[in-house]
Amino acid sequence: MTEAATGSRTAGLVERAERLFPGGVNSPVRAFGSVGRRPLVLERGRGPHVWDADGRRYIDYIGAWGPAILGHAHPAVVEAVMGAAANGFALGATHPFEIELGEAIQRAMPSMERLRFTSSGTEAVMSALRVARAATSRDLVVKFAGAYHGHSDGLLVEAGSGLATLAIAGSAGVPEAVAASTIVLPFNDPAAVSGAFAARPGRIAAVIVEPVVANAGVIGPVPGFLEHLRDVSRADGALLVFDEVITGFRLGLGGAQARFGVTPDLTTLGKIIGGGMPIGAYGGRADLMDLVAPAGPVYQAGTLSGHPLSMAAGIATLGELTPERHVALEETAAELADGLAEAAAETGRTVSIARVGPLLTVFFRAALPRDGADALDSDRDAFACFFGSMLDQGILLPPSQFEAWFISMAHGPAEIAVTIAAARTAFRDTIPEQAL
Ligand code: KE4
Repeated sequence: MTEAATGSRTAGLVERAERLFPGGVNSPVRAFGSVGRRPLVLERGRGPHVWDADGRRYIDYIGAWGPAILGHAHPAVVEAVMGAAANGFALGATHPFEIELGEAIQRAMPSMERLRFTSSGTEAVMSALRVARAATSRDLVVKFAGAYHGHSDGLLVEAGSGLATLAIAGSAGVPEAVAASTIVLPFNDPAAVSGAFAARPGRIAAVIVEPVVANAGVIGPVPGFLEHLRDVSRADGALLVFDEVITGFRLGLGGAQARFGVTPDLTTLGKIIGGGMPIGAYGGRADLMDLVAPAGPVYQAGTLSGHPLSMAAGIATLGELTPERHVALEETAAELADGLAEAAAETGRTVSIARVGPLLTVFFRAALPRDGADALDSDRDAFACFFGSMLDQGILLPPSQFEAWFISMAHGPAEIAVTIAAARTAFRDTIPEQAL
């Protein structure tokens, strides 16, 4: 695997970044450590492509970790943000764009009878759980191993995304008492969920779930699992929280709750609704959300919540999302998944390719994972080799086995064909010499 050329502009920038930021990055998933590479420095994106600091172009499947569903620098989004910027940035009071984006979200997700914007998905999830605890006067929260819901203290227990990538089960600095309020269960295990409630009747405030897990790599819900969560939580007086920060507006306009026909009490959103600008949102039943200050006793706030430029980017992005374009995005993902499967088979490389709608992950394991533990059992070395070969061929994947590939609506047949051809080589590269 070739490193970025030493002495290149990228290398110089990485060295300076490493003197400034922990691990040289402002978010761990950008560090590339788990794939044995130095981090990239990306400074331009357009459509399905990004360019690094040395001008190398990549077909991009990181997609800003989800927001760039239209592709990078979509003209409508750029124009909206520039237009908003000309009128000032945060003005410190409600802005008309907050109302416009809120109404657009509510039209797509009617379960969000009330909502509140934040500046990140982490804040949205943290706040939704505070509402759930206040509404039920209960402390315990159920999450699923391998799921990632942002970096608030109680949710860093057996989390996915960067924690799985770094092979850490949790985070230092989280008080035992806080971690103890989180019950971690295996995804897709209805009996475990029933058992957890039976063992703690009347004590669980909420179940929070990525309805399609994307932060362990993509793991879809087995038939009936989400309905089971809905039934068991409701029977016990607990709330069901769908963390749709990734699935919201990616699995179609109504997200996972529309796709699977299960309505949560609260939903969290992020990423796409901000079109690449800082954003998060939480919302749900009016009786719950009216507990939030100043309407009720649950305090939550944010200087830049509902930032006009984030709102403008979100309005422009959602304005470009149509059912037809979501269908086309899913068809592109299906074509890619099929091509990758063929390429792996041709090279004799054992992989399982998970796909739910436009979200996909190539797992270096024989069978599709059913839960986070299965996903952790993938061959990370083989993934790292595959990642490096794809990168050297100009294809930028999320630098972790435990992430989803984010295809954009700007990825066309040409990009898919190039990706599949590169994968054929990369799969071959992952097979040890002696096995060839
Ligand atoms: P942010 O605080 O990063 O905006 O959102 C947290 C979050 C909440 N819920 C889900 C389902 C999420 O996937 C995320 C964040 N996703 C990761 C990527 N898997 C963000 C990338 C990063 O940490 O830099």
